[in-house]
Amino acid sequence: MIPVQVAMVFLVAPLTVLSMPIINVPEIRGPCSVIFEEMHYAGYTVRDCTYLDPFVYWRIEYRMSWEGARSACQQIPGGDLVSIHNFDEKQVVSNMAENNYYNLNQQPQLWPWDGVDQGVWIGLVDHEKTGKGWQWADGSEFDYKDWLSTQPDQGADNKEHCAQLISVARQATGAVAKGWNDIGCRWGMKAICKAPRVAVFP
Ligand SMILES: [Ca+2]
Repeated sequence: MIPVQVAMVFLVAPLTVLSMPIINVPEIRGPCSVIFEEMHYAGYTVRDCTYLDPFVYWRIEYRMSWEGARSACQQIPGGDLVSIHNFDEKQVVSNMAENNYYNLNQQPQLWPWDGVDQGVWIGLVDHEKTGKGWQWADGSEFDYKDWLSTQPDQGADNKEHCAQLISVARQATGAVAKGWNDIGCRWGMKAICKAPRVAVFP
């Protein structure tokens, strides 16, 4: 004889399942799931992944040199450090940047690096030595600029040949600006990558 309580479980459980509301099944397999998986296998943590057709964007939570970051982005088919070509794309990338502010009036204390997130790599690189100037690593046209005021400044020693996206808060006004700054390519920073959506998930 089956105890009453066990019998109840058998009787009640199927009824419970049947009475559950119908829910929309989320996208189980798509470009972002491919990116999370592939980057995980390559040893990188990805946070934030989003689409702005026809591209997919993701942020790597690991501080690397510009070259190292580019190699990491290239783990994904068609992937490279992000290029930015219009205001919509700038907004998407800025929202993913996860910057802490550094204060222009306190730069000697906070700059150089003190371990906090100061920005993320983007795919802009200065080929001044070859006479080509600023170019996107992915080969797309350099047709949009979002430099912070006074940037690019090449640094005091003319060694700032890679670009980061940062947020700057001005102590005097409290105003926050997001934009690009040229900086030495060997700083360690997180990165935002970009790939054609169809290349990642045909
Ligand atoms: Ca600079």
